Amino acid sequence: MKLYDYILSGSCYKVRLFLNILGLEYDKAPVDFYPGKDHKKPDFLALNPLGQLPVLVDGELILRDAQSILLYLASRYDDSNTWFPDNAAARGRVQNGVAVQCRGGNVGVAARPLDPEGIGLDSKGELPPIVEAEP
Ligand SMILES: N[C@@H](CCC(=O)N[C@@H](CS)C(=O)NCC(=O)O)C(=O)O
Repeated sequence: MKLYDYILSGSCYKVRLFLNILGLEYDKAPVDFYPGKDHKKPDFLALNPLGQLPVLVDGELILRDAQSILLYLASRYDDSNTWFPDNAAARGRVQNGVAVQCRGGNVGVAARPLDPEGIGLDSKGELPPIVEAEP
């Protein structure tokens, strides 16, 4: 599985975080979003004509939207059936939550500075400590 990724993207962060929560191995394909704008160049546009990150490639499947990727990963790889339960009402609620957070309070954007790699919560359910940037 390969994630076309930009470290400062909240949308990519959400996907990195969930891949790690599910314990999935994946390859990162870093895209020079800024200053290179590689996401608007022909090679990347062939993968995603919208010129947007993230993109997940899993075998023959190419997915081009963070929310779609999250629901795919849950459907395909969450054997515990916890994240996207096989139940219409539960799925409706999950999809609603994913859609709302995408449009409004973007969890990815809020959490990324605290957890840039998408490692997630520690064993106490807490985010890793904030590492102060060098002046
Ligand atoms: N609907 C997409 C939007 C992703 C998105 O806006 N990605 C930004 C990076 S965080 C991007 O690629 N922006 C470039 C553009 O929209 O032209 C998703 O949620 O994955």
